[in-house]
Amino acid sequence: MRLSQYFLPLLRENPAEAQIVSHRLMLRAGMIRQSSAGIYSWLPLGLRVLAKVEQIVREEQDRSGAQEILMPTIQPADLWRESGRYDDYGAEMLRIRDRHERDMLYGPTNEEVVTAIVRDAVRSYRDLPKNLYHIQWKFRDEVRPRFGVMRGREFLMKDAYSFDIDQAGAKHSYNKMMVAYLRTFARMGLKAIPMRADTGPIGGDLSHEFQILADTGESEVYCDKAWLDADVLAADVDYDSDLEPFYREWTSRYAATDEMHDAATCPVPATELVTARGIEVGHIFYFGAKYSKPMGALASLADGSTVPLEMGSYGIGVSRLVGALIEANHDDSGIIWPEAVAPFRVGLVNLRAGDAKCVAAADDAYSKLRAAGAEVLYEDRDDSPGAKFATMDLLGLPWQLIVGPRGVAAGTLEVKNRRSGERQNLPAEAALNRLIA
Ligand code: P5A
Repeated sequence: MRLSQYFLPLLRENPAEAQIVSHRLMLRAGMIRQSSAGIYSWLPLGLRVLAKVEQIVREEQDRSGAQEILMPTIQPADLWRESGRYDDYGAEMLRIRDRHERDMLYGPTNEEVVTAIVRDAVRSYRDLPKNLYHIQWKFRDEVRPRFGVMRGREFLMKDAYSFDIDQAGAKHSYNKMMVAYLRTFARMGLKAIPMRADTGPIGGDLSHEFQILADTGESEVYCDKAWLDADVLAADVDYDSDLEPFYREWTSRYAATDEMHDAATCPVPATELVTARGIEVGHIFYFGAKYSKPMGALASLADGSTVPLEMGSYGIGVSRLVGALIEANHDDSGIIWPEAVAPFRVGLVNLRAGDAKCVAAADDAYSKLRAAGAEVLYEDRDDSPGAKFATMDLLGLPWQLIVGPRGVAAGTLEVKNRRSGERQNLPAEAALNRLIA
C-alpha cells in the first residue's frame, strides 16, 4: 500500500482525551476514531490489526474443535426472560423496542441465543459434545467507558459456548478452552495469566480470567512471584488426551483477581506474592445447567432418561486485545507491533521522493516484496526524512527498509528492526531476502 493513497489520518499532537498510552497511540496512528462515548470506527490501519487478532483467535478455536457460527447482535428479550436474566442484567443492557412493540436488546453476550439454537437441534447424548463460537460485536452500556477500545460500550468479542452431557465432559471442554487461550495469547507474544475469578452476571462457580500484567490495567490482581519468570505456553497439546494434568499444572501457581483474593487464606507468603494491575483479555466460565435447565435444553441418555445440558462459556476481548497489545509493546516513539499482529510487516521508506533513482529503487523494492507476498506500507510521499522516520516509528511496523541516495549509489538498502533499533546496510537483494518471511 502506498502511503500517498492510504487513508491514514495521523495526529501530530497527543489527544487530550486519551489517558493511557494505547489509546493515545491508536488515535495518533490513525487506527480508530471515536464516534460517541465508548463507540469507535476502525480505520484501515486499525482494522488490519483487528483482523489479524481475530484470525489468530479463530485458528486456535478451530484447532480445539470449536465450530464457528454467527449469531445476531439484536436479540429478543423473551429469551432473556426464559433464563431469568432480563431484569437482573440492569442498566448495562441496551434495550430496544421494534415497530411491533416487541422488546429487543443489543446483545451483551449470547448464552440465551445459543442455548435456544442447541435445544432445538440436540436431542441425545450422541449429538454431544459441541462447542460453538462466534466473533461478533457486543454492546454493554458501561457506566465509565474509558481508555479507548479497552473499555468500550461497543466491542468485539469472541464468545464460545460448550455443551456436554455430564460434568466430566463439561470440565474437559473447559480445559480445552484453557489450552486454546494460552496458545492464542502466546501466539500474539502476550503473557496472559489464568486467574481464579468472580463469575458476575454470567454465573457458575468455576471461572478463570486471563490477565496481562500492565500498570494501566483496570483490575487489581495477585499472583505468585514465580509467574513473572514463567514461560507462556507455545507447545502443541493433544486436545483429545486427558487435560486434567495440564489444567492442574497451569492453575497450581497462585493467581487470583481482587474479588477472589483473600489475604487471610492466600497460600502464598507475602514475600512471594506480587500485587499488580492487570488487563483482562479473556474469561472462561463453567456454569452447568444455569441456562439449559430454565430454557429446557435437554438431551436423552442411553437409558432413555433426559438431563439438562452441562454448559460453559468462553470469552476473548478481541478489540480490547488491540489496546492491550500496544500497552505491552511500545516505546517513547510509538507502537512496536509483534510480527504476528502487525498491520504490515515492512515499512518501505523512500527518503527522496524527488530523486528519480531513489524512486526507481524504492518502486523496485516495493514490487519485489509484494510479489513475494510481504505486506508493505510504502512511504512514497514528499516529506522530510525526519518526519518519515517519526511516522514509521509511530506506526511500529516490525521492519523498516530505507532507500536513500547514498545507498542507491552503492547498491545497498538499509534494514531497521523497529524493536531492537538495529540498523544494517545490505546489498539490495540481501535486504529484500531478509524481509521475505
Ligand atoms: C464469556 C463469553 C462473557 O461475556 N459470555 C460469553 C461470557 N464474559 S465477560 O468476561 O463478560 O467478557 C468476555 C471478555 O470480553 C472483554 N470485554 C470487553 N472488552 C472491551 N470493552 C468492554 N466493555 C468489555 N467487557 C468485556 C474482556 O476481555 C472479557 O474478558
